[in-house]
Amino acid sequence: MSELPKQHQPLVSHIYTADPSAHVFEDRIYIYPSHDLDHDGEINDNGDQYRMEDYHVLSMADFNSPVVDHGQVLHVKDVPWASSQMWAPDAAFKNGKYYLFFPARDHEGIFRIGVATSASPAGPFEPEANYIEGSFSIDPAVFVDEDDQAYMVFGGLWGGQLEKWQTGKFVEDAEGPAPDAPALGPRIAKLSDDMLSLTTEAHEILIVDQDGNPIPAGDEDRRYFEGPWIHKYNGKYYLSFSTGSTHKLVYAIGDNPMGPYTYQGTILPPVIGWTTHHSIVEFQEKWYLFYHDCSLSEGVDYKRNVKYAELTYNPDGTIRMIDPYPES
Ligand code: FUB
Repeated sequence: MSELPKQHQPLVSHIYTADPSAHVFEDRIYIYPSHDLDHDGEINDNGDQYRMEDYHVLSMADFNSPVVDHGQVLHVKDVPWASSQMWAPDAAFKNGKYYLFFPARDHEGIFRIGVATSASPAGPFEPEANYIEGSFSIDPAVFVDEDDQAYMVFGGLWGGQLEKWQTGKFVEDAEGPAPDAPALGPRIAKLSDDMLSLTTEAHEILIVDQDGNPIPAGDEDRRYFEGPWIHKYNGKYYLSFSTGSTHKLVYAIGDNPMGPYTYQGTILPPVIGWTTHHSIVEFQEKWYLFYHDCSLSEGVDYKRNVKYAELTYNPDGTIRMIDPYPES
């Protein structure tokens, strides 16, 4: 199935797609999205409506070329450790191989992060038998720095279970911090050279305001919720993420991938639908935001569609806010 992409339009309409992680591999733009499915179960804050079972890979030669759906590249039934809910994935290239990182619930219902490999960016991907030891929660994003060190940043509140890991162990009934306490940050760890394990413990990233104070948990316009992404621009590290309940994509800048990061502002205001999730990629010397909304399903929250828009920087390195619904 092929369709012509256009800025701010759904990239494909033959399937519902969300959580796009975009990369340039072999001179093409590859997009690794979640695959939203119909369901008649409960819709709740736990995300039970997001019952995804598999992944497709999309690609395009450039922004004027058709989008290719490379078909199903991994299904939950082929992942020994996973039981359900294949949420937002990411991909990386190293050692001549492609790696798909993905969260899913294990057989105890706890979200973990797994990895699968392929010789091609288009898959299919062969999963490892077990999840990555030391991984938990959702939304892995893998950043490979210029020195070739790879980092996995991850974590999401509520349905993503991040608040249940505050002690380093899974505590079923744990709740998030008080509104005036520092917000929970995403976790980050270094990946081994073979990309299959973590070589450090998951470290909590600190996000501070312009005065150096931690963003408090009650500051829902700025506090971390889910969907982290790290990219590098002019030697600085940019951590961008969703604020969840206030439905924004925002960003912070730091000097080290492990943090701390200083909050800067909004990249994308709320879109149609509850969730907002993104990636940022450079292609042919321009930068692009890949994101999703629910325009194709006319606002049905759990059925989303992937889109893109050009992203530009101000001379001081800050990002210009993108209007998701421009007039023309
Ligand atoms: O797609 C399922 C979940 O919704 C993702 O993991 C979150 O980032 C949110 O987009």
